[in-house]
Amino acid sequence: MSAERPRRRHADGSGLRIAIVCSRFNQEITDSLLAAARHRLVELGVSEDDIATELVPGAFELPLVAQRFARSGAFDAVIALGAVIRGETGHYELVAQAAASGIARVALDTGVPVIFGVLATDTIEQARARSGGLLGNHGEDAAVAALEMVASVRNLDREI
Ligand code: INI
Repeated sequence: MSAERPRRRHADGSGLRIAIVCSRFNQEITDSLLAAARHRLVELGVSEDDIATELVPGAFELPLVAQRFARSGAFDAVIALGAVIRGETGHYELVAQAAASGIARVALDTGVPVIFGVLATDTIEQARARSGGLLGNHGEDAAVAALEMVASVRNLDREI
C-alpha cells in the first residue's frame, strides 16, 4: 500500500468487463443515468461489447440481478442504477433502504465491486439535476467509481 494519498486513482477501463443493472421506475431519470454510465465507460476505455445491461422493474429488484452478475465471475464490476423519489410513494424509505443494503451485501458477499448508482431524492427536480442537469450525472460518477474500485481491489490483492 502506498503512503501517498492520490486524490483519485487513474480510471482505465481497457480490457474490463462491466455489468449494469438499471431499474425502469422513474424511467426518465434512469434512462439518463444509464446512457451517461455507458458513455463514460466507453470514454474510459471499456469496449461496448464488454458492457452487459439488464433492466429491472424498480430499485428494489436491483440487488438480485446485481448478485447474479457478480456471482457469474464474468464481470470485473457491477453498476446498479436507479431513482427513488420520496414524493411518489409512502414506501420510499423501504425501497431506498432495501436497494442500498442489498447492493452493499452483494459486494461484500462476492468481493466484486458493486457500485451504488441509485439516486434517492425528495423530488423529481432534484433527481433531474443529478441525472444530466446542473449537478452532473450520477451515472457518469458510478462509471468512474466502478473503474476506480476495480483498480483498488486489484492493487490491494497484489500488495496485501
Ligand atoms: N422503485 C423505484 O425504483 N423508485 C421509486 O421511487 C419507487 N417508488 O416510489 O415506489 C419504486 N417502487 C417500486 C419497487 O422498486 C419495486 O419495483 C416494487 O415494489 C415491486 O417489487
